[in-house]
Amino acid sequence: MAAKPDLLMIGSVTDRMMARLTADFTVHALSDQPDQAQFLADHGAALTAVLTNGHDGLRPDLMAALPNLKIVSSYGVGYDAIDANAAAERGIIVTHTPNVLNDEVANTALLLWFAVSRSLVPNDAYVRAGRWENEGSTPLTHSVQGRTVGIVGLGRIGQAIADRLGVFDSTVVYHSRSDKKVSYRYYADLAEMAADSDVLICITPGGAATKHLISEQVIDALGPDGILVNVSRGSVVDETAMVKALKEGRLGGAGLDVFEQEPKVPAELFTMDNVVLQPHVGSATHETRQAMGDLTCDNLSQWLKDGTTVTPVPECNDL
Ligand code: NAP
Ligand code: 8YV
Repeated sequence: MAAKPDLLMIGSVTDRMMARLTADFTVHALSDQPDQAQFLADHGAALTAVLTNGHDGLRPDLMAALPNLKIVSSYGVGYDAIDANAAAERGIIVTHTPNVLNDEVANTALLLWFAVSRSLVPNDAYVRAGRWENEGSTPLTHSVQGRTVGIVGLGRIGQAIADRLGVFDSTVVYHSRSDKKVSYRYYADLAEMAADSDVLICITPGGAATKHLISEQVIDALGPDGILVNVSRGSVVDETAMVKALKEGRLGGAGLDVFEQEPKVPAELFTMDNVVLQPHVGSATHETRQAMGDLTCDNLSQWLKDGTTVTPVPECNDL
């Protein structure tokens, strides 16, 4: 029987994924290597496949140390931590997991907005501290019904967010690089859209092209009654400007799943009642992670069978 191909695993995977990976590949976990440089010198040439995720991606120095790499299968849809153009130039196929997480991430975005708008977390703390009994009711909050919701990035997940908003009588508006010719109003100018929105939900890819898209100017346009929700990448929001605006009352609130220096979060946010913080868990349910894991492994299995993949990233479509 022919030897199994060697796969480099970056980050951790579920037991279900591991069972599939070990059936097809000899798996080398990067985290198990006490001396990574030595490991790469000894095994780099044998490794033809990499499994990684949206957080860890594939460092350029690692990609360079794998001269016979053919496929990078990433467990997640966002691939800003992988240089897909550099991979395509070398004929390496990069795959990701689009669509299977749209509903989960859209639900997370709405959860964050609702939690901020209705003071869910401070109210929960108030009840737990026994304050309701002693001090009476908490202050009134703001309704999520009938708001103008600005979606920054009307792609797969952005559309799933928009699909949910009818129930809340929202006026949906959006910004992206191109007009999608849909029924929602398109704003080429993001600051103009922010000024017209009650809530701004950010769901673009990360990377250089979107770095600090949510600038101080956009935050100021959203204003003291506005809520910013970020479920995209931390890099998309100018975090320093956002923290300053929240401190100074120039931004009404924020629901944040992602941060610029994950897992580090600016400590100033910890004491703010108008902010809800999550540790990058937009897609992190058993059900959705199973679907993502299956697709991550399907890409590898299909590549082993016939050299094609199920969901290559657009940069690798022609490979
Ligand atoms: P997608 O279908 O590719 O949609 C991305 C949208 O962003 C498109 O509407 C695109 O429209 C727009 N966009 C791209 N670059 C832009 C720019 N420079 N300025 C303005 N708009 C821009 O991607 P998706 O599947 O919806 O996923 C979106 C992102 O969500 C992922 O890349 C990932 O970073 C993030 N995500 C986060 C989590 C989480 O756990 N928090 C989970 C899943 C995904 P145009 O091309 O017309 O501009
Ligand atoms: C995951 C994500 O947390 O898909 C993405 O882009 O950010 C999340 O679904 C990440 O990819 C780790 O698997």
